[in-house]
Amino acid sequence: MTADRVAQQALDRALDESEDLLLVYQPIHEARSRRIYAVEALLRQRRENGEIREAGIITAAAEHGPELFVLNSLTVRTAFTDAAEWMGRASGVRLNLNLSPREFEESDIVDRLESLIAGCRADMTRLNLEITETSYFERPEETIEALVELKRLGMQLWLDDFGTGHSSITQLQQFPLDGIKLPKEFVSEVECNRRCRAITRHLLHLAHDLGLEVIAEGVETVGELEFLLEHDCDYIQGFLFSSPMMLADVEELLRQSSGASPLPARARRDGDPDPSSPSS
Ligand code: G
Ligand code: MN
Repeated sequence: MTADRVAQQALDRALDESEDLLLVYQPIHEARSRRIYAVEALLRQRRENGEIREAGIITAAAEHGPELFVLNSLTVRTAFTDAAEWMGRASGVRLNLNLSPREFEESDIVDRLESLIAGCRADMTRLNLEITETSYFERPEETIEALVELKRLGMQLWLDDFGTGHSSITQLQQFPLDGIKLPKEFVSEVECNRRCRAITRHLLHLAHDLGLEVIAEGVETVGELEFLLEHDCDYIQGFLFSSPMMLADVEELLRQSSGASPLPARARRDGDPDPSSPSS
């Protein structure tokens, strides 16, 4: 059986029995204060043996077909329903959701998102939409109109994994963005690779010059953190501060910290549950 076929079967199964799919949540911290700034919803797959792993095979299979819309609706609805409770308590903490450029191929993206969200009790103005780079924007002009509309509704717009996929500087110029996410591919190399250091430093400066904020992804070491702080990175996401966790655990963390992170600056604590650990 080909890899495509395996992936398609996994996707069909996941959508048939959506208990195969679950969301985990990874905090994003303010770089200096370490306060929790936001929580990103990440899709995971529960295997037959109970193991939880990244859902990359499923999202890749969905990326080019109509299932993408079903999958995204499921994710948005679940994340918003989950967030309604903690948003009420943890004042100001935002929810980051991933959205594929393909969503913008359909003209009703704004209506769809608005009605999905209206069905939940969570606050739309505390939503950060992370637009991923897995495919092109087929209809750039309509996309910009939709993005402007989403911003008018109070959402923030971020480009995810900037610089690794189909992103272009033109998007920084044309899209009504609030920020970019620096991919872990650059961040994880800043201590040992001169090119990654240069790229990271210049992307931070470029984003700030454009009035955009920056979230660095995949921060695992104090050395990486120090480099990012030196260049005024705004937010940090990575195992150094917090791993992806189950909803109950993120709720507990938000309850304990009321926004002020009690986490020490060191790698994952022994015994910390990491429901999304290594995926193969
Ligand atoms: O969609 P996005 O590129 O924002 O997803 C981030 C992914 O990176 C998630 O799947 C998350 O589990 C993973 N991740 C988050 N923090 C770290 C980290 O510190 N190291 C590594 N290797 N992966 C991370
Ligand atoms: Mn993301």
